[in-house]
Amino acid sequence: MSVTGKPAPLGALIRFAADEAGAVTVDWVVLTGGLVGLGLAATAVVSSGVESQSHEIAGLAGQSITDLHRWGVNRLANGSFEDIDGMLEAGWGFYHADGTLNGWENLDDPRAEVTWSGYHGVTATDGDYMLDLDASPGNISFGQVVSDAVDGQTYTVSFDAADPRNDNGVDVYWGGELVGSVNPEGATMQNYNFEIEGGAGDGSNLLMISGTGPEDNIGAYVDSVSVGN
Ligand SMILES: [Ca+2]
Ligand SMILES: [Ca+2]
Ligand SMILES: [Ca+2]
Repeated sequence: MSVTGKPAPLGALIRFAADEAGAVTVDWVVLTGGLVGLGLAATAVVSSGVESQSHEIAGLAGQSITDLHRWGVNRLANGSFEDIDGMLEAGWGFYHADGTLNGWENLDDPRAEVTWSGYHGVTATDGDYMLDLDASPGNISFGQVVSDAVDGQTYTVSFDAADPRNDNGVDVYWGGELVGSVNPEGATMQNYNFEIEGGAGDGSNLLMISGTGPEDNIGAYVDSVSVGN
């Protein structure tokens, strides 16, 4: 990554950091309050070849900076389960032959099943698909490392869940610690969110979502999983 440009205005300090994996990450640390407009974005040119960064920079235009945040960025990949690339189609939805789920780590052995919106009367809250947490072999646990989480910084994990069978639940782990246990009821998706802290628990910054309840091939359905701000 190379950074060129004039000093930022108004005493704003911009820090560029690379994460442990070597992938280029841009963290904006602005020590002065105030409005950041297109002028700020124009003061730094980031040559990284990463398209999302230019989106993030553009997204800063006009936003009020009050803390160490990046706005509107979901730090998870495929949090809405819309990426079905390479999956096999079944009547109820899609699955990978090896049980994986794009963007997520399969932390348990059962296969992931991405279902069509409308399955068992549940409507996905974003796009066409959602995840069944009780796939054919049983309850599943899926996780994703938030690789750019900053130690000590607070983030919000948010997801929508429904349970048409009324006997399933969803457990949320962060850094190996249980941070939330929810019991959705009925076929209407409801939103749940929890605050998590970068580096908490075992420091792995691993978000894990686990289905609970009887293993009967119908679980809680989740959609719109995000870790933001
Ligand atoms: Ca979705
Ligand atoms: Ca339930
Ligand atoms: Ca179940």
